[in-house]
Amino acid sequence: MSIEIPVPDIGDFESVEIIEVLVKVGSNIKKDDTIVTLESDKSSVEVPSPFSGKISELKVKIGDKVSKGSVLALIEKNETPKEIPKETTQTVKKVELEEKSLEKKEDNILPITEKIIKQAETAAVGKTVEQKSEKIYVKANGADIDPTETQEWLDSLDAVLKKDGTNRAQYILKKLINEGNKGGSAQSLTRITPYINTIHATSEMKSPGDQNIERRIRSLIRWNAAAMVVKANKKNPELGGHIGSFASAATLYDVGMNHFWRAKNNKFGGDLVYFQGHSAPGMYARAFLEGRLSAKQLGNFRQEVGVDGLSSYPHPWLMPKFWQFPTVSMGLGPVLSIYQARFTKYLINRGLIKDENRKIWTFLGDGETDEPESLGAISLASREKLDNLIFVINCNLQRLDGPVRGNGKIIQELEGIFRGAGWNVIKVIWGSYWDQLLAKDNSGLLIKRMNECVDGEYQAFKANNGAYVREKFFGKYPELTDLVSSMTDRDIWKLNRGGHDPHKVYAAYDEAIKTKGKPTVILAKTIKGYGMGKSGESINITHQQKKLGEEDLLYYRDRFDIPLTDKQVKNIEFYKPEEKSEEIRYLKERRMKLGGNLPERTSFAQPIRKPAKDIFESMLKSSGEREMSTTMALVRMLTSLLRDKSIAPRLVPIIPDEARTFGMEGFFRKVGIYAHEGQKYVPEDSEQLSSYREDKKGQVLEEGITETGAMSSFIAAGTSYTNHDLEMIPVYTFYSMFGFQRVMDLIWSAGDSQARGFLIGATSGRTTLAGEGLQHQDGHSQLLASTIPNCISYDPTFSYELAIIFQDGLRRMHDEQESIFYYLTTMNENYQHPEMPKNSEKGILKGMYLFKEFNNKGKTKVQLLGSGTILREMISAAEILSKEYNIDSDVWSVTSFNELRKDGMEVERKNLLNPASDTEKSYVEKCLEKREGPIIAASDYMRSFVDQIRPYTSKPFYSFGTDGYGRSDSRKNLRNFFEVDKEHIVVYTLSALSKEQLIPSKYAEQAIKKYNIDKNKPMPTVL
Ligand SMILES: Cc1ncc(C[n+]2csc(CCOP(=O)(O)OP(=O)(O)O)c2C)c(N)n1
Ligand SMILES: [Mg+2]
Repeated sequence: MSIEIPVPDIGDFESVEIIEVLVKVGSNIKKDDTIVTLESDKSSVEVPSPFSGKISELKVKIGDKVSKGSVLALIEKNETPKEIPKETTQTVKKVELEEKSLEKKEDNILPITEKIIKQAETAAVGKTVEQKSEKIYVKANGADIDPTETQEWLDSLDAVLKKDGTNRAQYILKKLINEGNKGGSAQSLTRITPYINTIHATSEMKSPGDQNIERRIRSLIRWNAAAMVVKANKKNPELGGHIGSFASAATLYDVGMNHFWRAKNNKFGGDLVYFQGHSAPGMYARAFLEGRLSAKQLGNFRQEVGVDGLSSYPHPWLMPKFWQFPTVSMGLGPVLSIYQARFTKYLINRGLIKDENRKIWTFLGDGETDEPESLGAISLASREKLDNLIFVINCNLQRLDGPVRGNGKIIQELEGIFRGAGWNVIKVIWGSYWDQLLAKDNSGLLIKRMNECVDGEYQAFKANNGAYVREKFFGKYPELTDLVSSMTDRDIWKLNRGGHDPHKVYAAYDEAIKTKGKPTVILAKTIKGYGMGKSGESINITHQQKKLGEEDLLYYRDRFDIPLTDKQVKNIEFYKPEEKSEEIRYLKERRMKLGGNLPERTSFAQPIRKPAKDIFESMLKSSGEREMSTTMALVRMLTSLLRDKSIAPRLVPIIPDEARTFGMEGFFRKVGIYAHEGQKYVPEDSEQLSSYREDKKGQVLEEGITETGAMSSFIAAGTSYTNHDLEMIPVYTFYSMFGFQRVMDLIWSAGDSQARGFLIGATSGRTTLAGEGLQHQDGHSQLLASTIPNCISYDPTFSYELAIIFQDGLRRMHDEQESIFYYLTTMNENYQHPEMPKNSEKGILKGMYLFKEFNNKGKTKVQLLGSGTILREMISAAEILSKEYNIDSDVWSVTSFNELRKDGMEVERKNLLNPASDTEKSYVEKCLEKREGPIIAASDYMRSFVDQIRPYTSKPFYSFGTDGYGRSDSRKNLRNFFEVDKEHIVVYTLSALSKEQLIPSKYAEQAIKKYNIDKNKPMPTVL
């Protein structure tokens, strides 16, 4: 029996057009296969079949208009088990959800317990009200009013700890705090813990490493790292570099390298480590001992122009086989790594890569946490339960100019922030030498002293000596003076900080990798310039110190027992023990056990197969009467690509909360929104075709309102070919104004990272996005895009241009493996799209092609060049010029002024370098040289966008654009205001022709009057 397939609820849309019919009579289709695609003036959605079966009759064709309930086709249903009606499924889902929450409750609390709690609650409320007004809990000076009662509580806690352990104790404490809150206690008691290590000395996991050898290796790395900076600056003091930062972080890196970080190889995907940018010398120094870099290369630190140089900081663009992540712009490493960890889970949940328990490690400085990018996305990490992410914050208490929190404690501040955001926080504050003192601290006075000292003091302690610490730290309380009375000043000086103690660091890392369900941050206390002595240990100028005098170098050598003679030290020689030495064997063996070298950048990804040709073919045809925007054309194209077997799974649509603005809501049903926990609720719009569907296997990255986050996802997906050996195609669509302008530094780092993908600046153009006004109307993102060397940018007008550009982008990035990415601007202005003029593909890609010639009138001619929506103003102007003024014109669609400029620069340079050879012509010149008349060029961007090609043609050149702040108004009024509408183009063209002595000036004067153009209106830039 045939059953009707009706149009489901399509929201507000009535009478929408069918633009594609994807089934035929007789087609055997599966449930959810697309039957037709509908398109309103805002978006296109596919209508899926509710059943599997054979189409027996089609009731619609392309061009028909349909509404909810219209019958699309008849289907003979396959004999499958009875379909459950949608409402029933929803009811079942709802009941399941409710049951789940009940189950959860029951799981946790037994009914009897519940009863007791209830009784206690009612009793407690009454009691508190009473107590509030009468009882004093603590004296003004903080002293205990009832030590016996306090002791009883403490004894109870002790008993629980001994009998049932820490988890039970934690549970009871949490319960008590909750009860306290219910009773009216507003104070949160758990934001920060005392200023001691999170892991108690007795619970530390012991490192299996040989500490003596590891110390020797670490010392050599320290020496070579410092030597390469000093050596470079001796050669040329302008080269710069940093010693103090790595000196403070050496142990943190070493423990990771020796014991934790697993490299990529043919059996395992590898951990990903984001190294702190200006600690790069330390990574080079280790690679030198491993034999991966030569002494010559170390000697060429920061001298990259010739061969064998090493880049100042981690730059994959400059050292593509070594560095994986550019991190030196502070704050980018943290945010990028959070989204990297999230993207790794996305690939796992979508079934594209295996879950190998890979970890993402991120190193950052304590000063770096000042950057909003460092902390701004940490709640995403806990919300998404990123237990594959570990932050290590090197808290050396200093940034560049001085202390990070001189009057406070950065570790405590960060603990509160990260705990509040739901992270697992591990503080590594004190080294092992403190353990015995803490064990003897029965009164808690030592912890009290540790808590009360501020970072400015802690910095000063390490800039002085043991006697100073004895006096200023322990000397405050007689009990503490006694505690260290048997220790010499040297012993006191040896009391180390946690981040320099490999045992403490190992224990913290071990716990971090075992943590489930949340990300971990390790807050390690260290000393900036550790071991640099008077020349730079814990002093405010440490960060800038890059030249060590002979005495300082000799001190450094002795401090770390480097086997170099005085003469070798004075020559600033590097030191590498023999290959057979214990150190080298140990170091290499450790890395081999952990799978290989790190950092190392490789890719074993298979190229994505080309999409079927017909995907793009429909876009090359005229849209007929149908009007649409280029944003809609893009969405249509992506919808088709999502049907292509090889491309579909690799597309990563990314949007910061604007899918509906761009007409992309059809993707919600089609591919789902990624949600690591699936969808725990029935969405309010579940009946609708474009319902907000979240799914564990969802494909769309709906980032919420964070362009920073969305860009970080773009980079993670765009570099997946190297970090996960899997090519992906991110298509990140955003309001063009909130792209480059907002997150330029991240886009710059996308270029450095060699990310591949498409950035789509939608609703672009200063006059095209009407109504929104100054902050939204973008007239410069194309110019900003032109500043990034490997960003290929286009401002297309017509659907076929977009198709040709996108297709070629896939070819270049995936067939040719070029390290480029695209910026395409799309608009929200609806208009008809013509068929692609014959043989224009090459020109579309080069940046300009002849769109139309107006040749039938007089002799005077002009060359009209336009891009984006303004090309249409040029076409209209050409018609007026032809009809009303007998002026002929050639109209050129300029798809990319940016690409034309690149070609022009290159040709000009070649000509200048080959003065004796024939002069080559730029592509612009080749297009225009045989054409008559001056050039009138305009776009919806600033004039400088268009002006880029001015040097590459010998013709008179007049440019028009939208310089100045945008403002709210209609498209027509805006174009008039910025003088890029057809009327202004006509006037300016007539005027330009008269300036070139080609026509009398009266025509321009007449047109100025005709179109009411106010000659005295100031430039829009000053309005
Ligand atoms: C966005 C940005 N701003 C400024 C700098 C310059 N800079 C380099 S290192 C540094 C201080 C870093 O302090 P911290 O994060 O505490 O790291 P440490 O060197 O102490 O380990 C600054 C300001 C930068 N690299 N990036
Ligand atoms: Mg610091």
